[in-house]
Amino acid sequence: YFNSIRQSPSREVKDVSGLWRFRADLSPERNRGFEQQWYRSPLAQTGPVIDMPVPSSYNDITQDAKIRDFIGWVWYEKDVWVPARWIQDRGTRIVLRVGSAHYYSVLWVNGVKAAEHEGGHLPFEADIGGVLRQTSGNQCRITIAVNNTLTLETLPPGTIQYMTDRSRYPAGYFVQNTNFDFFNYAGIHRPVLLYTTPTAHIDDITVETTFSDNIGLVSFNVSVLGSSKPAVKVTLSAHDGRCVASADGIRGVLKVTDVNLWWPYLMHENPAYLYSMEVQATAEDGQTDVYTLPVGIRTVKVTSTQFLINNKPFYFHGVNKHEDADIRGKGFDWPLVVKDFNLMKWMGVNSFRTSHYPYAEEILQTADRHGIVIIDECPGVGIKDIRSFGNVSLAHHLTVMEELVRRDKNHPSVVMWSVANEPASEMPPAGFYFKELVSHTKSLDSSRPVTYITDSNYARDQGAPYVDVICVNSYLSWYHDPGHTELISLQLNTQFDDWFGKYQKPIIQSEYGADAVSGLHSDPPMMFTEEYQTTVLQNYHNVFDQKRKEFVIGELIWNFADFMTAQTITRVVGNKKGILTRQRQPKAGAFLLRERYWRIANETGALPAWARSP
Ligand code: GCB
Repeated sequence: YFNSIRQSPSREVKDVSGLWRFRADLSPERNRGFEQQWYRSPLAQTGPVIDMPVPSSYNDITQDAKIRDFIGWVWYEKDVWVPARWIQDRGTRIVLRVGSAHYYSVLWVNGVKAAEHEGGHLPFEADIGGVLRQTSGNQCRITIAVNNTLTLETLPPGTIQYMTDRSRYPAGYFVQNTNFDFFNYAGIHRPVLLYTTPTAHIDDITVETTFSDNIGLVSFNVSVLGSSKPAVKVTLSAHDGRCVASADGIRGVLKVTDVNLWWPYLMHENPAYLYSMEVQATAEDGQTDVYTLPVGIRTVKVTSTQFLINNKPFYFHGVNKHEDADIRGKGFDWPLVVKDFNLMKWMGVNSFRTSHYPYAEEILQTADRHGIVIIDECPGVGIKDIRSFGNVSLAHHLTVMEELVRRDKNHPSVVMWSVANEPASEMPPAGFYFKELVSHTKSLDSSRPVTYITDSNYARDQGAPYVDVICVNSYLSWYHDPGHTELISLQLNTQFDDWFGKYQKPIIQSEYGADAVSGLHSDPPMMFTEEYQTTVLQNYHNVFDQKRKEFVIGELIWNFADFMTAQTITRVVGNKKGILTRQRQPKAGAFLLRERYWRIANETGALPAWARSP
């Protein structure tokens, strides 16, 4: 698989999202579905089923706490019709693609196993033409079993703990422990698609861009499967449809004169310029596959004090996000995506981090089109146990980076990879682990810097020597010295000077913030009020304003919006560090940031004419 699935003259797409049948396997070992082979016959024949929307997390859909808190295998099923001509035409490849399902998935078509996939936030697919042609033809029964159990070797890691004290817990009672601060939503989270390609098809495209003076250079590499000597033709078109460059062959460089560069939002009059690259691959037998890829021409570079986009200093004034909303959990939802982009642009946000896992491809496409810059993070969150630094974990982590880079490499919005969030990077094995992880990521993509997000001690962090940009999280006057906002200035200055002094690398404050329950007020400010949140932010901002003249290259508030977490005594119906509520209503902090971010954009002198004050 590569990038997103698109229609073209040679490719059809059929979205089979919608209402599916659903059953959680509540048997003690969660294994009855496999013992009884629920995939072999319609799911309703082996037990009760309920309606389940796809895409959505299943957790908040029902009124049943057992489903909300379920751990183990759940079963999804849907009957779909496959167009007869897809089946009849032997030259058509039929693929079933799941945008993502959390965490481990097994996929059957008409009772025949078609795919297995580990990992919750990346797509997987199966070529199902063979099965369809052998089994019942046009009717296609899709069964997907999804298991949200986490282990020390999964990403994120987790553990199952059996409670053995019979005076306090019933027999077989278990809980899942994790080291991350968001609800472990599960289910089929992104659209499920059927699509076709010719048997000889474009399997992958890699594009890298640069420019010199007014000439843009787009180097491309096309991989075609099912044909040993495909004739490949590549054309690049401008907005108005005019062809600006073309080339033949599976690899080459396109030269674009009078190039329109891809610029971030608020950095240029005409941000997010996208060319359209059409790739045509014709096989020996005359079959042609066509795929069209949006291409933004831009460069990214890091110096010891700066982050450069198109050779101009870029300052991240942005947010951390989550894929999270009421009812649908982490299920993909266009209204939510568009609302969030509108809110970000309203606030003057020019960037976000996909904390703490890869987001839906549709979100990256939207960022490409709006010029919102992205730090693309893998699901390496909560790596705290020393056993999660072993070879099995590392091998899986490398695989996840391969899947992530392969999916996201052609997005101009993506400017940096983050391989982890707040790992126990002071532990001895972390040095080797992060050295391997960072160098592997660089071998997959040499065009982007690599980082991970740390909250470790600057002197003991084992992985910091390998990253290009230092990303630090801190919660001064919250988790440390709660209530004492007067300490922020001193402690934050020390934090920055320590890290820069040791590594001489640019620094992003990748998280900072404070919980605020919307509607709680006090003067003087007290923790959990909106005033306390704004006071914390202001104290951080004063230091950022000094240090961004030197080596601080960005600030990402934690968090864009309130979000759901596991139930604990430190969370009041979830994490309240949003500057927006979970329903996307602004708190005082949102207005504070809005004022600040537009002011910074103004100062850097790059604001487009329409946004400048009269
Ligand atoms: C962090 C984590 C983030 C948490 C946040 C908090 O450091 O990276 O996932 O939600 O702190 O609010 O505790």
